[in-house]
Amino acid sequence: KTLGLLTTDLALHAPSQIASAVKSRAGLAAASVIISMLEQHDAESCIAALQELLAQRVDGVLINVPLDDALAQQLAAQAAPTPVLFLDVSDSAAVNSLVFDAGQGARLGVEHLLMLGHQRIALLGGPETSVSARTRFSGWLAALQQAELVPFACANGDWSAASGYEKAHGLLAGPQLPQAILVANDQMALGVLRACAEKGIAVPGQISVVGYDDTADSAWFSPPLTTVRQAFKEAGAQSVDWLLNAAESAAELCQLRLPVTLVERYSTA
Ligand code: IPT
Repeated sequence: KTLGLLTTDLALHAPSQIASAVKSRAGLAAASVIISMLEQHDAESCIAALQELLAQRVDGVLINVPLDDALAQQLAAQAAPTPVLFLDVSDSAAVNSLVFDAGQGARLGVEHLLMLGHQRIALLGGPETSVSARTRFSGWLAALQQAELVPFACANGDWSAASGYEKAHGLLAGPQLPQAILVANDQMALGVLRACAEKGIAVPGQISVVGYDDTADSAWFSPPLTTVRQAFKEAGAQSVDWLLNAAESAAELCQLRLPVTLVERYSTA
């Protein structure tokens, strides 16, 4: 069998680790994977890339591109009867999906910081065009609100370390420092750690930093990053398994929700 993987920028760590997991699981099942990478997520580019994959007669398509409900549903309809599984859509999209529980991830990060006694908590979210970035952000707000707190400050980056660095300088510029920063992914957290180091701000002595993803390098940051783990290897494997068996399960909508966990390392105290 041949599967198609339509993915967002593979220069980002999370999508590249998902692609790697998909490739190796498919390899075990003697299936091949055609990878198509999208630099832009507009409807036209998505439709064109999907059509190209379908023209290669793939048996199923995985889509790891942040998509709003309407576009996801449109792509699934275009691909039919070829099964499609989406990895970055919201629960409300009426498509087959396998997604990590972003609400739980946001809660775990906030609860960890509250338990450590922090109250001045700044938020560094992902790009507003990303469904999962928006869900993580609103999850943080809800969890803070439950503790009767409002964010100390907010900013949004574009998932890159460079944007984390730049936005952290903004969050750290005021007369008072936050006690902690929740960051929507580990790559931006890397930039945050760099900005703190430059300003002579000790992590975790003066500021705690929590990342999100637990990509393979995060245990090697300085200090090793406390983060919300999304098990990309398992997600890749499960999605390949689902697609390879999709013919039998095609009748019902499949919405798999994967749990996330907090990995406590040395960037929080
Ligand atoms: C999501 C990552 O958490 C984030 O770091 C970034 O790489 C983003 O992907 C790129 O789209 S994971 C996704 C399956 C929600």
